[in-house]
Amino acid sequence: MPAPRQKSNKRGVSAPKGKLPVLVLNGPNLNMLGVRETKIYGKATLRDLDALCRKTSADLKITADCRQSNIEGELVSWVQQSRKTHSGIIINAGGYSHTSVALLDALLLSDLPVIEVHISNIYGREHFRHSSYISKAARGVIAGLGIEGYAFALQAMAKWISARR
Ligand code: CA2
Repeated sequence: MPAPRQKSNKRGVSAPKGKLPVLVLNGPNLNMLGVRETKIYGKATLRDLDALCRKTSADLKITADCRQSNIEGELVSWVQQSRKTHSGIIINAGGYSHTSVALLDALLLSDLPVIEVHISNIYGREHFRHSSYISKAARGVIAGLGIEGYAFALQAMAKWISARR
């Protein structure tokens, strides 16, 4: 059986990769959740979503590091930095899902397990939402289950992480 991947901190002490937090990334306009378009995205706010991710993670004995940005470059930088500091990535890239080769490249380079989440069912909406550039980097994609989709993504991630501990 291959040895689990290890990460060294500044003092050179190795920690199992599986103990590192899961990066939960939300892209552009998701800070507007619960404020407008509630028929499509529901009434929960980004705060509610972060709270759900933190509670679900605590129940699963993992940690969620929740971040949101409207800036593509910031999302790319966070993904780049996560390679050594996080155990996996759950990402709703919002509109960038349908446009961003840069985010796809960063996710592929991260070499971490990735789950893509969409709150709405992108396949039941406008044609331009049917394809996502970043899906190629994802082990799994969840769409249309509302914010609950993030909880399911964390469940799957926790299983993969514990298998590597
Ligand atoms: O369904 C999803 O989660 C999306 O990733 C959300 C993106 C959209 O561009 C994707 O096609 C599907 C947009 C998020 C916008 O969120 C808003 C929330 C409230 C009010 C306005 C926008």
